Amino acid sequence: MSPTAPHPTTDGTLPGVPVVDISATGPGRAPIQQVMDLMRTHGPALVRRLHGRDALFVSDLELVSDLADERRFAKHVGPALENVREFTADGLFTAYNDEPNWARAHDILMPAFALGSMRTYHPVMLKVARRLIESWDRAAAEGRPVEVADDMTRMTLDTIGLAGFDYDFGSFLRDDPHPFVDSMVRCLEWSMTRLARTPGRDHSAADAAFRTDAAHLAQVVDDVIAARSGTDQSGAEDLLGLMLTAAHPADGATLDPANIRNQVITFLIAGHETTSGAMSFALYYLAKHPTALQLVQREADALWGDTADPEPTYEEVGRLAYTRQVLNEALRLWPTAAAFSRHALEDTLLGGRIPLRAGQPVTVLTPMLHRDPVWGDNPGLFDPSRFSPEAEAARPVHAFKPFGTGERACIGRQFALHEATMLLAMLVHRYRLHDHAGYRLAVKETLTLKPEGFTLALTPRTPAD
Ligand code: MNH
Repeated sequence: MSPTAPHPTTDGTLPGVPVVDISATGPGRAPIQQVMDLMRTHGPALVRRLHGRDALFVSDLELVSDLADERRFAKHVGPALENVREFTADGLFTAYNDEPNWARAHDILMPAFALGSMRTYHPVMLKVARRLIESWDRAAAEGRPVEVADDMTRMTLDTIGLAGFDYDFGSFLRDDPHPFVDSMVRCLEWSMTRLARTPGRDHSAADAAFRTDAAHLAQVVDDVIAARSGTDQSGAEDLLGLMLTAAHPADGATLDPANIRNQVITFLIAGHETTSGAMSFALYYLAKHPTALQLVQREADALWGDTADPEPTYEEVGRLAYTRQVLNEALRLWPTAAAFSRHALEDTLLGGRIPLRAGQPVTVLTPMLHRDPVWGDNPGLFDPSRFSPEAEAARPVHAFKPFGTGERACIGRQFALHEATMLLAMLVHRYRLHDHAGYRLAVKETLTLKPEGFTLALTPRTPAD
């Protein structure tokens, strides 16, 4: 051991890091917001102890910057992702770093997510955006408020289904969410609540229900794949086409059928749940901040004027700079995938002061990183000017991490941003948003975050608006 090697204290706690035992209450239905509260009391590095199991959480910019060092740290598949692995196995999101299928699928699928590929998905994104608008037009005409998060989920699920797999969930033709969504949400909830279980109780009913839901997900995915196989579109250049046909650039290996199923489930989940939440939070903040709303409207109006049914082009979406600032600011306050975990590759001192053993996990609590003092005196305040080019250039790179970090960061980032930016601009161009119920933000956690029960009333904009 070198003189600087770590010396964990004898009871396993870390010097200078408070231990907070939550066994009395458990993590409840909002574990992320619970840790946020704990950090407000105990500071930006703490050990949360639950029934004798310890988890180290950090949100301090200096520590997170250290964790982003890919030479010393890597993604950790922690207990939450281990639970998700029960239904996504070695799909990209939940694969272990050294599982051969991770690098294989990553290399094969990366080109499909490069910025330029968004040009391919643009027409489908627009088509689905129009489904949403049709549905919101009807609601506006009938004076009926819309359920924002439900409709955003319809929109993102149809988009990833069509863009990724040429499969139409037809979510706007249903009153209730597609059964795939119900099963998926319950699987995610099971993954989350399983973490909070009191040892020794009987959970067999919950586990049996989970098995049924996981089987349903697999069934839907097998339908998606079957709809493609045996047709002459197996070489189509969408995600499924790549998965079914593409060979690895270096060794020519292809993805095996079991892995393809895991990837399709992974993309259907990862590709819609978080984007839907991000757009919902953005609409929430716009409904509450008339000045920002006006600026987004001005940006859309500058492109589309009084055109009733604009046909946004791929290039125009790239010009919606302020709209994107609004999305970034919503993702800062409520990053919808709110935590990611890393582990040390070797024994080390995190931030030069917290001793970690090789393999020991650390979880970054992103909403609190996004409220670090580097964000100024009022980090809780919604202010899209924080993402002006000048402000961004002046800020340390690791202060904003809604998409994770390093080589295991989000592969779908450009996809999400293109889809969400275009839709937000189209919506504010077309409607006045009315916070008719005086909505008070309640954040629902199902591993991902969403504003719960958020409804908006809509009226068409007239040129004078
Ligand atoms: Mn996405 C990984 C957040 C949209 C597909 N995503 C991650 C991670 C975060 C994340 C954080 C890293 C998790 C970790 O380190 O354990 N993702 C988001 C957010 C949005 C999002 C906040 C929308 C907003 N993600 C999307 C979309 C897709 C997608 C859209 C697909 C079309 N994400 C993935 C995949 C991974 C991932 C796949 C895993 C990548 C890998 O490990 O190789």
